[in-house]
Amino acid sequence: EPSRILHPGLRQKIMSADAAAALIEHGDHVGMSGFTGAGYPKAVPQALAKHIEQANQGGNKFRIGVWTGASTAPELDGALAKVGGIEMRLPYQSDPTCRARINAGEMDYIDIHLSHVAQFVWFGFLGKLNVAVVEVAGILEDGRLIPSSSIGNNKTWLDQADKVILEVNSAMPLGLEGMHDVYYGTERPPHRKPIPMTHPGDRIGDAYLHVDPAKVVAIVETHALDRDTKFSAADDNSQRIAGHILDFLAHEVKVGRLPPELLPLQSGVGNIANAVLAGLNQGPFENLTGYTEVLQDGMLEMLKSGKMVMASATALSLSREGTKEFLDNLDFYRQRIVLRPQEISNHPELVRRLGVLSMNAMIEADIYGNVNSTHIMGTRIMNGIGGSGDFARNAYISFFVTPSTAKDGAISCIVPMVSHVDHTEHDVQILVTEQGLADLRGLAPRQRAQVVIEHCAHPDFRPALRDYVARAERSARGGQGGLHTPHLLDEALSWHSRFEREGRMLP
Ligand code: 0RQ
Repeated sequence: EPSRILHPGLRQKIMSADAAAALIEHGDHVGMSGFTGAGYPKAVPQALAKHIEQANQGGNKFRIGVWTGASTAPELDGALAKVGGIEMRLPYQSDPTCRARINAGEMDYIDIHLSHVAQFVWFGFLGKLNVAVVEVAGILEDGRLIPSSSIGNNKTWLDQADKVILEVNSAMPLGLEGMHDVYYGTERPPHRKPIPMTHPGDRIGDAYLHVDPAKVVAIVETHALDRDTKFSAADDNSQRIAGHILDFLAHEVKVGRLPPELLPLQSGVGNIANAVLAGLNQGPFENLTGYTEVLQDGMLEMLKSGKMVMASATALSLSREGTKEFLDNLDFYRQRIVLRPQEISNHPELVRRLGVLSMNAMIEADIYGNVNSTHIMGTRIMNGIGGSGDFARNAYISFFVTPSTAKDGAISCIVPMVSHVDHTEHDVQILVTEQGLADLRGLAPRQRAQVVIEHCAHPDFRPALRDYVARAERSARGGQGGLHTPHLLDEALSWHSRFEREGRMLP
């Protein structure tokens, strides 16, 4: 095919991934493209990992800070973590090697709300961004960039970095052109203006990313599809959870708290999220919209069936089959999908204005409605908070979902006190497990505890949870006070510590 690098000056800067990687130095902060396995650079990070390995063998320290949109792929996070090349990583990641290094204390990790990352960089909170490594689908004659399958923080990386390395990926369809909407109106306070969006489909920006050609130090040509985000067929638990949510939504429409076409849907990562979307695809609601950060197979199917009329996101995160469907019908999807920078897809102002229905998976919730999305047994990071906080706090209704137990029933995902808090009781309206749905709106803490235990906890754990609450209340009545949110402080985390000692939460 003809070259995708039409700008004559930039064509002069084409070089190998190896030569481009050599422009990155020890101690650099590097902003890389990539969001949930979409649009990450395919070649430079691996070449960089080789340089780091060589430096290590020669006894020279070579570590960088890696800033991304969200999770990437083995070719980026995996390759750099394997050689010990990451000093500090932010934000969301889901790579097993990264996770192991972080939990072993060999790599620092800062878990920031996804909507905060770009502005933290403009504010100077994270220090100087030295290099941007950004994948694009093509470069126009005037230097404008056709974005790839995600936008993430790319606008900010291109604006803020001293040096820019572009990977031009010819496996990305040129039909992506026109699908993106890059908003260039964000200013630093006190100069901020309202973001002019009132519908998830509004286009308020530019279809292209901009970069100062003088900052571009290298262009690397690649040809590789994104990582395959595998989905398994919805299991029983996921289907039950989806069923509870559908019943709840139908009820809210019936009593007039939601319009018949609902409100824009945000759906988190994973199989439960896809099961809920599959349920909605079979369900009674029409003319749905999406205002989400990752567009997964479930939403693509809803667009295809016509149940959903349009969806806004910052990234596509599709399986091989989903990718094929998308590529085969690009013209159809370009009219129905808008990809935006993540500070817009996740913006609190917009999530609140549009009235998003936010649905995210969690690790555990406690009887009062606090949610842990990120830490196994309070200390080991799983992935990160991602966008769940951006959406949950500002949603019209925020849902958190999980199977009621984990590890073959040894763990209750409903506990007396969460071992780490990502979403406080103030930001959580609905908890759902396969057992049922707890609607916490308008309930005081002790009422919440009852509903959470009776609707969401697994029957095997209900007696112990009821007993905990009863004894906590008795102890509070004993003259100390503490009846607002009763706890037995010596016992509140004993389920977790027993699991660590004995491999089970209950005796
Ligand atoms: O462990 O892999 O060792 O078996 O945790 O659990 O059930 O596979 O759950 O893949 O849906 O992920 C919250 C992590 C859920 C994800 C989380 C163990 C369990 C298993 C994973 P194994 P599942 P999922 C927008 C929204 C935060 C970011 C977010 C996530 C592993 O959804 O990262 O919401 N969310 N972003 O066995 C101990 C418990 C457990 C437990 C499960 N209570 N205690 N271990 N596990 N429950 C998207 C973005 O932001 C990009």
